Amino acid sequence: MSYPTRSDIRRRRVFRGFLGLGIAVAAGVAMTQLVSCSGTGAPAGDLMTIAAERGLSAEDASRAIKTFVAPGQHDEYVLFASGGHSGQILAIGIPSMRLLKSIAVFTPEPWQGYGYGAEWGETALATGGTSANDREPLRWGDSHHPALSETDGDYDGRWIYINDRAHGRIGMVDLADFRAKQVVKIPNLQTSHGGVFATPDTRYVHVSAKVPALAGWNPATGGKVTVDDHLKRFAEIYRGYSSWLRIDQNNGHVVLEQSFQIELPPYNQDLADAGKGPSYGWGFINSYNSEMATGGTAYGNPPLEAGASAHDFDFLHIINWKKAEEVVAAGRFETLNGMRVIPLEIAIEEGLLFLAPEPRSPHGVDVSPDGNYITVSGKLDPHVTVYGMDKILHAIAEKDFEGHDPFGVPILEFDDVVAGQVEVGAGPLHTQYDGEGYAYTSLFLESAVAKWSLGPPLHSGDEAWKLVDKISVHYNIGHLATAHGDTMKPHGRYLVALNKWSIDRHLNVGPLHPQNLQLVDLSTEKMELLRDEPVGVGEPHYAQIIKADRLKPHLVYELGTSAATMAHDPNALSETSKPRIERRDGVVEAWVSVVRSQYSPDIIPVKRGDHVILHLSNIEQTPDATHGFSIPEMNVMVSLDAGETTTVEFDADTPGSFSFYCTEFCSALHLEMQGWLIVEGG
Ligand code: RUQ
Ligand code: CUA
Repeated sequence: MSYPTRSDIRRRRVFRGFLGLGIAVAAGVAMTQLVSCSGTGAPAGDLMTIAAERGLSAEDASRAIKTFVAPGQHDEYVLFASGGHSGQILAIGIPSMRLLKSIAVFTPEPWQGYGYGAEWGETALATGGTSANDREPLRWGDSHHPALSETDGDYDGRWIYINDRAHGRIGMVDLADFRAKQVVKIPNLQTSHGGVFATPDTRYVHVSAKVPALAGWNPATGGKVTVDDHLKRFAEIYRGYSSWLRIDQNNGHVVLEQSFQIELPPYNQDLADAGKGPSYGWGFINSYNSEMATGGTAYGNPPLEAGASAHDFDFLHIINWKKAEEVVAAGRFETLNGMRVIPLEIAIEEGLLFLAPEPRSPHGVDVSPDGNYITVSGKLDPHVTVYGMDKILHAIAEKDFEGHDPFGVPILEFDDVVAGQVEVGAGPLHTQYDGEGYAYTSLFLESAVAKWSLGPPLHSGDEAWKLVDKISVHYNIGHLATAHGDTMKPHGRYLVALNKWSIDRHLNVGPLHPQNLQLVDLSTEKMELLRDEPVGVGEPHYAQIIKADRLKPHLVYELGTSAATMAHDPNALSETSKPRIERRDGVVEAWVSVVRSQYSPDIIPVKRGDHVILHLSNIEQTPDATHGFSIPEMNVMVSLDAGETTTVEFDADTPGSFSFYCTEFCSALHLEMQGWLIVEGG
C-alpha cells in the first residue's frame, strides 16, 4: 500500500475546494464554460488539474482568467502611476498589471537617453533648475500626482503632468511619444504635494504649495530669517500659493508668463481638485495646520503633529479661478519671482477666495463626476464630509459667513454648505467615483476601500449617503484610482489600490519591501480583489486610469523629427543634407546617419580641445527599430527611435581613441554597429 504524499494531500484539498464551490466560480466566470470550450490547448479536465496542481482555489482561477491577457493581446486600460522617488511615471496595463513603460521625468534614465547628452533630455532636466545655492543640477525628484489632460471633462490622451513633491516642480509628458518635454520650477513654491489637477479643458494645471514657504521664496537667493522669526512671526512671513499654470493647447507646455498664483494664508494647502459642470471655474484645496504650528520641541512647542491637530476644524479653500483670471487681466496683481500673484487682500476684496470648515486634519478633496459634490476626508474623523456646490454658491451669494479667519478670509457656515456625511471607517483619505452614483474612499487605518452612495441626483439604487460595501486591501492604502475616475464620465470597471505597506504580500527581497498595487473588480456587486502587483522602483503615490484606445502614440516618428520640439529638426538628414563632417575654428560638427547596422561617418576625427556637435538621425521607419548612440568615456548615452533626429554636444578635452556603439540590440550585426571618435593631439 502506498501513502499519499504531502502534495497529493494538498492537491486533493484544493480539488475538494473546487467541488465545494460547485465549480461555477465567483463573479460569473463559470468553470463549466471552460470545461465545455474545447480550444486547441489543454482539454477542460486538464485546466482543473493545472489549477489544482498549482494550489489555486476556484476564486484564484477566476481572478487569473479575469486578469490574464493572452500572448499578443493588449490591455484594455492604462494606469499612469507616479513613480515616487524614482522621479518617473509608470505606465501599467490593466487588467494584466504588467509594466509597459517607465517614463523618465525628474531623473536621468539611460535606456531612453534622458539626461545623458541628447538635447531633449538635457533641456528638460536643465530647465528644471538647480537646488538652492545653485549647486549641481537636480538629479532626482519625488513624482507624486499625475494629471491627465482633459477635453470636455474627460481624459483625452494628449498629455500627462506630474509634480515633484520634493522641489515644487512640474513635469509634462507628451503622450504622442511617452516622453517628458518640460520640467518647470514653479516660482514661489518650495514644495508641492497633492494639489495637482487639470481643469476639465486643460486650460490650467493647478499646483498648490503644501508647506508654506517664506514669502517670495527663491531657491537661488534663499531668504532672510532667524529661528525667532520662524517661531514668532510665522503668520507674517510665510505664505502658501495656489498656482494656475496656463497650458499651451498646441503642445501642452506650461507657459509661466500666462500663469498666475493666488497668495494664501500660511496653512498647509494640500490636496486639490477642479470644479466641473456647475462648479466649473472653481478650484478646491484642502488645508491642514490652520493652527500654523511651527514645530520646535526644543523651544517649548508641541511636536508639529500635535500642534497641527489642535483645532476641531481646518479649512476647505474655495477659489473662483475664472474671477481670478479677470482680476489678473485687470492688472490687480504683483509680480513675484517673475510670477503674477494676486495678493491675499485683493483675493478677499474681489471675492474669489472663501473658506469652509472641514473636520480636522482633512486629507483628500475630490469633486464628483457631475460637479455638484465635493468630498472631503478627515484622517482623524471616520466620516467623509460632502459639500454641495449649489449650497456653496448660495451661501456665497447670501454672504452667509460664520466669520473670518485671522487674515480676513470669509468662512462659510458649515451647516449651510454640507450636503451629507457618511461614516465610512477609520482613516479615510481619498475618494474616486464610478458612473453609477457610487464613491470609493480609501481607508488608511482600516486598510480597506469603502463604497458608498452619493446623494441625488447621481445615485441610482440604494439610499443616498450610505455605506454599501467594503473590501480589505494590503496594507494601509493611500490613494486609489478608478477607470476615468477624475472625469465627468467615469467608467468604474476597475479600481487600483495604491498601498503604502506590503509586509508579507510578496517574496522577501530584504527590509525595503516592494510597493503593492492591488487591482479590484468593480463590475461585480461585491468588490472583488483580483491581483497584487509588486512595484520595486519607488513609491507610486497617485495614479489615473485611461482607456487604452484614447491613447494614440506614434508607432515611429516621421523622418527627421526632433523629440524635443516634435517638429522637423533642421539638422535632420535628407536628400540635400547627406552625412558629413564640417570643421571651423575649434568646432567639429557632424551629421551622422544611424541605421541597421552602421553609423555613417563611423570615424569622427577631432582635435583635442574641439567642441563637438553631433546631429544623429535614425533614418529607419520600421516600428521598434531603435538604435542607441553611446560614447561611454564622454558620458554620452542617447536613444534614437525610428525617424528621430537629435543633437549631442561635448568638449573633446581628452586625447585618445574612443569607441562608440549602439546600445540597443537592433539586428544580427548589432555588435558591429560601432565606430570611433578619435581625438588627436597631446
Ligand atoms: S496625498 S499622503 Cu496624494 Cu494622500 Cu500624499
Ligand atoms: Cu543599432 Cu544595435
